[in-house]
Amino acid sequence: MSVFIIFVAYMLQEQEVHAAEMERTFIAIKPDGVQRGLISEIISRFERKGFKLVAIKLVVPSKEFAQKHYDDLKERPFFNGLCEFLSSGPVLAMVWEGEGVIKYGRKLIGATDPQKSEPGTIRGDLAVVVGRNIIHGSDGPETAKHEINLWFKPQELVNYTSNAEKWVYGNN
Ligand code: IDP
Ligand code: MG
Repeated sequence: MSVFIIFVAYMLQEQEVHAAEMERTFIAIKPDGVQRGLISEIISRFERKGFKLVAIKLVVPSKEFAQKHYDDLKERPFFNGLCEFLSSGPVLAMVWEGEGVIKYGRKLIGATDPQKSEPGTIRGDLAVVVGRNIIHGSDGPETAKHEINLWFKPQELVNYTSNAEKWVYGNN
């Protein structure tokens, strides 16, 4: 009996350790991506890669909220138009989890300017101009933490073990 309890405690601890190690990033499909019917296409690219969806909601952000989200760009000439656009319609806000998801999420997304994004990336395959590049992704660990906290309440983040995890991760 006690061996069983120790085993269960060990398994739970292992799970927690694994979960705690897992990186999270904030990904958003902007109003152009939502309106163009690209939600499932974009989600499937993250899902098929092996990343895990831990939060998702469709929201129309206010302009003030968009300004907060893009605060680091407030000196840029396109800032006002960008914030107008982000708040012009539904945005699909998500948090994805996985090993290296911040950096690799950016790779899946492609370069900021779709004219320079490689084919095979989301922006390379699905967008044409920088003003309508359909998707946002956090650019580093600090930004990811900040953006997840900005867009989601802690209780909106779902902790669960994905069935596929033992097949996506492993060392030989
Ligand atoms: P990122 O989305 O690839 O991280 P950032 O430089 O953080 O790129 O810019 C945020 C967003 O601002 C871009 O995704 C794009 O929508 C918009 N943006 C960036 N540069 C320009 C520009 O030169 N003209 C118009 N919009 C721009
Ligand atoms: Mg950015």
